[in-house]
Amino acid sequence: MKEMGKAEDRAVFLGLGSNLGDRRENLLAALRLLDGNEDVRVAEVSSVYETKPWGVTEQPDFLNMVALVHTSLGPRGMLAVCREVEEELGRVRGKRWGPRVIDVDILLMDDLELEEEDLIIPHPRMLERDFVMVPLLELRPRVRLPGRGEARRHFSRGDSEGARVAFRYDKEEWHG
Ligand code: PH2
Ligand code: MG
Ligand code: MG
Repeated sequence: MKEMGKAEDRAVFLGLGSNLGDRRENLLAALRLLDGNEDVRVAEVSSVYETKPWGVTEQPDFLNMVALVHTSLGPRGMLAVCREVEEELGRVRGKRWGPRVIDVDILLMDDLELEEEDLIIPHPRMLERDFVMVPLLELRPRVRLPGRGEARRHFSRGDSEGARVAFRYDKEEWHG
């Protein structure tokens, strides 16, 4: 059994989204794969929200949620796990902001700030997106951004895109 809740584990907020296929099953499968990874434990999940597509608007509506996970991995290792989950669920990399079976993005990782070509933490566009901020603030209303105080102070909810609660998973559904 994997060791749980070690002091050196990092707390990571992940943003999950799906707008192709069985969206509800896709998110659930991603949670199961994450929790099933020996270096990752899903601790809490937000409600699942139905959201209007942002960026490229001519595509199906999304289901979005945020998960809080604990991990012994560093940022590169966590990114690799996110990509594995996406690949396992059959994601084909298409156009930027286009439709996808599953998207798993690192939003925050403790108070880490990182800027690499393919990985920027905190997620650079999270504050503009209802589909990220609404579920994130549901889970942790007072969550902080590294060096910038409470995230909610930087988020003025735009109502153009909308994010409304669709349903919640029970822990038994994703925790094996
Ligand atoms: N993801 C995108 C682009 N647009 N819109 C919504 N509502 N939800 C998403 O997860 C999303 C998006 C690229 O990752
Ligand atoms: Mg992504
Ligand atoms: Mg994304």
